[in-house]
Formats: sequence, C-alpha cells, structure tokens
Amino acid sequence: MTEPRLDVLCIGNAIVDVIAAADDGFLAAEGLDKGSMRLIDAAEATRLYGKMGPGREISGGSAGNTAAGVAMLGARAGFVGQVADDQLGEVYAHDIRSTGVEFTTPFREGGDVPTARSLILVTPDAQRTMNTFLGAAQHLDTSMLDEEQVRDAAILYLEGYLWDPETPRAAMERAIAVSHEAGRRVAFTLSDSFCVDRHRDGFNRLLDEKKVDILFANEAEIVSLTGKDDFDAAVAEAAQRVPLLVVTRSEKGAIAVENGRRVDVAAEPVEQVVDTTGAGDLFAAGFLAGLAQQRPLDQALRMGAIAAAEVISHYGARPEADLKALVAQTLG
Ligand code: GMP
Repeated sequence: MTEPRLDVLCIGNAIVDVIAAADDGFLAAEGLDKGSMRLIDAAEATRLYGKMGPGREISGGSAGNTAAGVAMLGARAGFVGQVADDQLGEVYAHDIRSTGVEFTTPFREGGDVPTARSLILVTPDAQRTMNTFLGAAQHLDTSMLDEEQVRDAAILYLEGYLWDPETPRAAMERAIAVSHEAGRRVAFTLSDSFCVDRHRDGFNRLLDEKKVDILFANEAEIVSLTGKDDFDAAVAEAAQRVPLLVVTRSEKGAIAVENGRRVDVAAEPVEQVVDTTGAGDLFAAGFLAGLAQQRPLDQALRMGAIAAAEVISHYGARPEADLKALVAQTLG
C-alpha cells in the first residue's frame, strides 16, 4: 500500500446555505419538523425563500463542512461534490478551496440545474431546520470521481444524505469499492434521523456488507438505525457491526466504541449556543483530524468536541476561529 496523499476525502452534496432566523410559529405554520432536513423542489424553494426573513448565504453541505474543518485543523482534506456552472457554484468552489481543501470536481455545464441550496431556519433555541433543493448536487455521477484521488486518501468520508438521489448513491458505492481495494478505510455519517427512516435497509446493508469502517451518528440516528429505543442498547448493537462507532449526544458529549471498548467525553462548554447547524459535521472533522494525527480515541473525541463547540457559537456551519489554536490551547 502506498503512503496516502490525503488524510480524508469527503464526498457529499455541495450546497450553499441560506440562513435566516425564524420562530416556532413559522415552523408550525409551514408544517416543518424542527431539527430535521427535508428535500424540496425548485418551486418550493422559491416559495419558502419568499416567506423567510432576511437570509445570509454561506457555503455548507455536510461533508463539505467536514472537509473544511479537517483542513482548518491542519490535516490534508479533499472534497468531491457537484456544483453548477453558475454564480453560487463559483462561490462554493472558491470558499471550500480557501479553507485549504482540494476540490477538483468539474462544474456541471449546460445551465439545466442550478447549484444546490438549503434554506435553513434557525429558531431562538439554536436548532436548525433545513429545506434543501439539491439541484446540481444530485447529478454527481460516477464519471465525476477521480479514482486516483480516492485511492490516495487514508479515509474516505461519505454523508448519508447522498443516499437520497440515485445518481450520487451509485458514485458513493463505486468510491467505497475503490477505497477498500486500495486498503483504505471508509467512514460514513448517518446524517439525519429522517434520512435513516427513509433508507434504513440500505444503511444496514452497508454495515452488514462491511463497507463501513467508521460510523458517525447522533442519538436519534443510532436509535432509528437499530430500532432499539434505549440509547445504550442501540450503541451496543451497532458497535458489533462496525469496527469504530462514534455517536454524538449534543450537550451530553460524545462516545466512541472500538473493539468493544467504549470511551465517553463531555461536550466543551459553550458560552452561548447560537446555531447548531454543522455541529455534527465539525465534530466529525475534529475526530478525523485527530485520527490523522494518530491521537488516542479520547483525544480525537475531544478534538471533535472543540470543533463542534466553535461552530455552534455563531451562525453558519463553517468555523470562524482558528481551530488549530483552540485545540493547541486545550490539548497541547
Ligand atoms: O452534536 C455534535 C456535538 O456538538 C456534540 O457532541 C457536542 O460536542 C456539540 N454540541 C451540540 N449541541 C451542544 C450544546 O447544546 N452544548 C454544547 N456544549 N455542545 C453541543
């Protein structure tokens, strides 16, 4: 096996976030499930955008956020995702490259579908409710993969959201095969409990076919995947089916289970939680960067907690502070 050139290569939906404050009444009137992600079409995106308060556009996308966090922590990261040849596509590419991430996926030309956007409503309790129009992102097909790049990455990281549209699902399955043939590890995040509800069989099959080496989930997702509503029982069951399981628990911190050994860490204190968008994404970034630095599990978990704490202290899912300095202050 050759030395990897990248520590982590992330594949996901390339999405520009449009973030606006909203109250519970707005969510209720729109019939939205707080804290979840739903997919919408172009017409619904236009309608809902028209009803939202003033929005701010920030590059996002779950796996893209993770790639940015990994790079900002000093590890070598790449991202694969489909944007269109339009202004938002340019913004997205510029933004992710500016964080130090290798991004070489060609833009989709032809002007048939625009770059994806997620209309994110942040309620006063800092929860985020996402309404995503996938646009160009759902056209990420197998031919867009640079298989050399996949082989060059120590860890391939995939978001569960990619399972929704058929085309990127096939690209993801191909990337898993290429990564494993090269002797690399595959990491997968379950993304969202409603996404797990939609694709429980497919996700369980990925685990049972040993296609996942590192599984990321939160409490609701692991409960949904296993069908066990007791958290510890769900963790115990899932941990038997994946070599390394990482589960985040919001303000209760996070755990990892490897070879039957469970490690728990507390959440980092946050003065004011403003917007929890990206908490899980940045947690994964910190954890993966910790693995790249050969840190023990408890320290990798703490790196995840430090990166997550930064991102929830302000609007948007991309870090604003110097993550490397924050880790150095806390962990040395
Ligand atoms: O949700 C992923 C991770 O983000 C958790 O494991 C925590 O590290 C962090 N996190 C999420 N929500 C909160 C919160 O309300 N308070 C604190 N301190 N951390 C949180």
